[in-house]
Amino acid sequence: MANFFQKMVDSLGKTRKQLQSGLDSILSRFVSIDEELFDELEEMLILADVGSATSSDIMETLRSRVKAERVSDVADIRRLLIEEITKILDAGEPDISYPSPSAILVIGVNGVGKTTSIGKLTNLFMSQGKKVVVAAADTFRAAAIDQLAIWCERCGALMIRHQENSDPAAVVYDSVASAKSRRADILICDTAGRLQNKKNLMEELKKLFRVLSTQFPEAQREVLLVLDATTGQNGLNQARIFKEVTDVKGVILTKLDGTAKGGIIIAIQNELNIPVKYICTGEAIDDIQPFNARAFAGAMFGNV
Ligand SMILES: Nc1nc2c(ncn2[C@@H]2O[C@H](COP(=O)(O)OP(=O)(O)OP(=O)(O)O)[C@@H](O)[C@H]2O)c(=O)[nH]1
Ligand SMILES: [Mg+2]
Repeated sequence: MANFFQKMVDSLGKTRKQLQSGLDSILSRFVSIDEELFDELEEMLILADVGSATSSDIMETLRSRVKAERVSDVADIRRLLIEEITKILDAGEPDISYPSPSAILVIGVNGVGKTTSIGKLTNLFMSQGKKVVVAAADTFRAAAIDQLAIWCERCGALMIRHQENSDPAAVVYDSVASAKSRRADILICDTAGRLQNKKNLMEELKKLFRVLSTQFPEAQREVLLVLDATTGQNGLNQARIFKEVTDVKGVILTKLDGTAKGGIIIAIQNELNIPVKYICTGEAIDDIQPFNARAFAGAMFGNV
C-alpha cells in the first residue's frame, strides 16, 4: 500500500509543482484578501485544468468562507483552498466491491488506455482470488485483440475472441456463456474506441450493454469510462457524450504520470457526478489503484 501511495505522489509531481508554485507566487504577492486575489487563484485553477465552472464554484465557496469565518490572513487561503478541493474529491468511497458475478463494459475514445487498464484490472481482480473472463469485443483491428490476449496470458485469464471485424455483440454473447459455465466472478469487456462516426460507436455500445442485460441479468452490470488525464478538459467533453447514451458508473483515469493536468479529476468529480474508481500511473501491470480522495488531495498539494 505504501508503494501504491508513493507511486501516486510521484505521478502527481508535475500537477503538484504547478499548483504549488502558482499558489506560492500568488500568496506571496498579496498582503490582504481582495477580489484580485480571488481572480488570480481562479486563473491558477483553470491553468491546472480544474475547469472554469469548477474553479468558479470553488472561488464562490472560498469567498463566502472568508466572509463567514472572518479570515483576514492571506496565508490561511492555502488551507481553505485545500479543504474545499478535498471536499469535492471526497464524494464518498467509490464502490469497487464487484460481487460475484459482475460484468464490466469498458468504454472510451481511441487511445485513452482501455485495453491496458483492462489488463491491469484483470490482474488486480485475479490477485484478489477472483476468476475473470475477458471479452475481446474491440474487433476493429486484429492487433487490438492480440494486445488484449498478451495481457490475459500474463494474468492467466480466459479471453474470448472472434475474428477481426466480426460482430462485437456476438463476442460479448459468447463471453457471457463462458463466464457462466466457468462460474467466473467477473466478466470484463473491451470495446472499440473508434468507429466511422460517433453515432455508430454509441449505437454499438448500447447494443453491447443490451446483450449483457438480457443474457446476464443476474450479474451486477456496469459501464466504466476510461479518460486520459493528459487530454485535460477534452476528457470532460468525452465523458458528457458517453454519459448521454450509457449509464456510466465510474471513471478510470489513466496517464496521471507525467502530466500537469491532474486537476482534471476535480472537474470530473464536481461537474460530471461520476465517481473516479481507479487511477493509473504508468504502463506496467500494477500501475493501477483504487481512487482514494484524501490521499489524492494530500499528494496533489504536497502535504504528505
Ligand atoms: N504513461 C502511461 N501510459 C499509459 C497508461 N495507460 C495506458 N497507457 C498507454 O497508452 C497507450 C494506449 O493504450 P491502450 O490501452 O492501447 O488504449 P485503448 O484505449 O485500448 O486504445 P484503442 O484500442 O486504440 O482505442 C499505450 O501505449 C499504453 O501503454 C498510463 O496510465 N500511463
Ligand atoms: Mg484497445
